[in-house]
Amino acid sequence: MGPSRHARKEWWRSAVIYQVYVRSFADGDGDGTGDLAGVRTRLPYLAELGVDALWFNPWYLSPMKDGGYDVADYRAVDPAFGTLAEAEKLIAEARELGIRTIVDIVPNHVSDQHPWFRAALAAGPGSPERELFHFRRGRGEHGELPPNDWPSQFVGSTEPVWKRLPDGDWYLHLFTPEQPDLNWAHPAVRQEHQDILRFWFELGVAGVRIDSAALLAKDPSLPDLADAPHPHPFIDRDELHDIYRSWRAVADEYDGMFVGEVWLPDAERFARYLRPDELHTAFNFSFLSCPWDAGRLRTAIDTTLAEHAPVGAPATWVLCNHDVTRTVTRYGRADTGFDFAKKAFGTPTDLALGTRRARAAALLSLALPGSVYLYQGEELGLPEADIPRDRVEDPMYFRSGGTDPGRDGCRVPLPWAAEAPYAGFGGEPWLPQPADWPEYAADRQAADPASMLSLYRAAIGLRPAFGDGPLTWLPAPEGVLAFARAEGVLCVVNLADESAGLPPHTELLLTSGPLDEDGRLPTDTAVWLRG
Ligand code: TEU
Repeated sequence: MGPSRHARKEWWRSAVIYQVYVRSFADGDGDGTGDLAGVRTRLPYLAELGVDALWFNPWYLSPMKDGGYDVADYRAVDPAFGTLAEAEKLIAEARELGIRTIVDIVPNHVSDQHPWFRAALAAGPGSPERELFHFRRGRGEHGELPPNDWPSQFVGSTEPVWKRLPDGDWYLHLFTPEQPDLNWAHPAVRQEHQDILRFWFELGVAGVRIDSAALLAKDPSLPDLADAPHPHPFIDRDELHDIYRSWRAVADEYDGMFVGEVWLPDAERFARYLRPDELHTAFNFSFLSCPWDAGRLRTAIDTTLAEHAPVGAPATWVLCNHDVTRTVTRYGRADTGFDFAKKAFGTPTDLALGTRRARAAALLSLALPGSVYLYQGEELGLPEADIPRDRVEDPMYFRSGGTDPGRDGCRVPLPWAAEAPYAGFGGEPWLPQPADWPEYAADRQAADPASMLSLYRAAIGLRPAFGDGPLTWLPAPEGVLAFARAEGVLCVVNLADESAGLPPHTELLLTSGPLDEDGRLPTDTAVWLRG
């Protein structure tokens, strides 16, 4: 199948997808928590930005022990965010503006308040209700030791992944104890998720993000990782592919798409999830984690394209999300890569430098073949906020014994209006906004042609000029990335220490910053040219 056949309905192959962390996007009812009413009022802003789709972090009924990734009812909207009827309206209103909706399904675990888990607790050891989860007796003389040695999937967490109940059973939770893992070997678990997918596709969503997609399947004997590391007892197991084939059959009935959250270092293993009868796309975490270095970025791009080509899946380009350090902050640090294990309080950064690089990175990622994910506030150039320790909410901080700063710093409620209380977010935000937040407000940036917002608007508007053809690297000095796309449109990014001359061109389409007086491209600047 060539691109022309894909072009009409396979919108996700080249889409710009905007991630909405509802809790922090816009607060419609003034209670300090973002909500669907807030999103609905900002749809014109998103349309003007030019995005093709919205990915919403989980908006389901949840005790919010992990920002909504602890779901108590997959078919209900949390009252803090609104109602199901409102979600349906939002999906339809967005669609009228040409914007599709992607919901976030969390299949690896449920909330401990989910009816299944409550029933399992009530039913006691050995009950069929407990078979939907991973309940085991403990080790040691009195069962006082956890059943195995598995590490938490909150990197940096020092806490166990097993919790013991008064009746002596332990249950597995790869994340917090309020997120018990489901047993994916159980047919009822599989059936339930097929039904959940149908439920949301019926409601009009165009796609589904799959949370922690490589973690669902477990070795049924739950062996110690130390004894049985290969194949890994709970990461990237072969059984997953059957699960996703069955999901794909459901999605195909609705023309729906999947984007998997698949964190795997091995490119070949990663690509297996993208075979034609499995997931359509997956997040590109190697690009997200890559330092600001020409050679490393070029390798990440080449590896990405090479791994996707044989399975015919489009690449995705991601610079940040709700779990990682904001781009402008990361790029202004001495270590410009992202690594969960290296997160620490007080890492110094040069925001002016980071912002210059983030502007160049925006033009780089929007010029590459595939789809692009944009995390709310990235288009405003928001930095990672310092959250006072007594205001931290993220369980990652607590489960690391207070050493990991957690993920709240990238989840601070957005600034919309420079002059309004709380920078126009709504009521007093659930996380404190930094004092300089009004400077980043969307209304101020909309009026400034040199702002990050204006750059994103212009770039998203011009992006179709690149077409959907392949990428060809052009000769360039060391530290400079230069490539052409089939339509003869070029992207040049200068990561070298000195300015660089531009390749021959007929038109300068967009720059991430001014050229120098000799018309050369300064350090940490990108340009789009017509060849
Ligand atoms: O994140 C999953 C996640 O961060 C892990 O898969 C981790 O990256 C991996 O183990 C590293 O090797 C998702 C959500 O994005 C996050 O917000 C949730 O807290 C988490 O799942 C639990 O649902």
